[in-house]
Amino acid sequence: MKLLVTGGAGFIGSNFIHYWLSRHPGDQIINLDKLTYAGNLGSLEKISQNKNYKFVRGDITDQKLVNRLMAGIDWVVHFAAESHVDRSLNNPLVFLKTNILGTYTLLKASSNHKVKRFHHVSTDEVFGSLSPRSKRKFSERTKYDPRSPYSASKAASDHLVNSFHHSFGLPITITNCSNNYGPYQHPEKFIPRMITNLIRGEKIPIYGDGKYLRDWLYVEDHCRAIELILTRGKTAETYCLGGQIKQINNLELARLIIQLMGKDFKKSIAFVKDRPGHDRRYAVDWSKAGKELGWRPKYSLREGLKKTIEWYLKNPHWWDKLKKETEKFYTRTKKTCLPSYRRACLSADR
Ligand code: NAD
Ligand code: TDX
Repeated sequence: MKLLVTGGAGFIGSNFIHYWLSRHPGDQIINLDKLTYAGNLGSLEKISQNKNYKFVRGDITDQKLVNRLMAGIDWVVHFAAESHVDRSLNNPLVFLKTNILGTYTLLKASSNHKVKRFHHVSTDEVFGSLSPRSKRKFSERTKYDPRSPYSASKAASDHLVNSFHHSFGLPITITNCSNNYGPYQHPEKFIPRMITNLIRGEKIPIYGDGKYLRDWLYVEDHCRAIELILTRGKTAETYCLGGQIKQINNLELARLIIQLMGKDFKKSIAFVKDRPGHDRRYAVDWSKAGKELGWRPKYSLREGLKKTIEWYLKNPHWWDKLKKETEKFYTRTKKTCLPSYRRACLSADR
């Protein structure tokens, strides 16, 4: 099989390429990535010399390039996106360009070249926010209700993908997955931000009251689900993917990480300004993927976190520079615990 992977220098894409080549060494992968601030070839160093792997630096909105690369491709696995909610609040336009126009460009070329499968990697955030008091979960039947420019752009891309199936017969599949964590995740995201702050002896910034609920999935479990969908999934289907059954809020998650890293809870957190329009709760019912594909998450949250903490401890050269740039962004947007923002950064004792 010949795969075109987009966004393969990002967090999930790079984990997917490692996973795929270790399990399907005879397959060929072309990785198309623009190398934005979120793309990092350091994540792919171990396979850069593999003869079945080729990197192409380019933009998914570049019609000519995308059309040229699509020749002879069997499967497209589309990860490339602007992916950070906080950044979408500051600069939404680039989210619309990459996530909507980029997806459209790939769909058009896939359709022209009659690819056998277009797999679109999407998010549970397209479904909006759940009440913390309800037992409801997002499923394939949930109505779309995106709340941030990021999730709105992903929702638009999901609709476009479906429209290319209905209008032009393109064989597509979509996954709407919950929050991922694991190696090679940019330190702007919550779990790596917590781990790298603790390694540097800094506090963890908790947005708002910290009672926001997320559904965490170890990235390798996500990669395995995509593999099952490509090899056994039915075309034109959507699969919701999520992690653990037990709910955990951001403060409880911080407490667990602080404990696993042997630090003191009260000295290690600080409450900072909240994210505007912050979705309160995500939770995913992944029973369809369970029934149809035999998929379930392999890693418990504790196991996945231990592996992730170990990886960040061992690889400071991978994240150190990214961390400095990221904290500049958070300082500009006042989502930091620096002394100059003490007023926004209340004590953990409150
Ligand atoms: P990421 O931000 O780590 O990586 C995105 C990659 O896309 C980067 O390598 C970047 O250089 C590349 N890219 C951005 N714009 C591009 C463009 N115009 N052309 C080509 N390449 C471009 O993202 P991630 O966390 O790995 O997420 C991957 C996908 O999974 C995204 O579509 C995201 O919406 C989805 N998703 C992420 C999560 C999560 O928790 N991280 C959960 C569910 C779904
Ligand atoms: O410093 C922080 N402090 C904090 O309290 C950061 C960075 C985040 N948070 C909170 C906000 C959220 O409630 O932690 C939670 C997780 O935040 P993010 O890591 O930014 O993830 P989220 O906004 O939930 O979105 C993620 O999951 C779904 C990914 O970034 C998306 O790409 C994916 O679609």
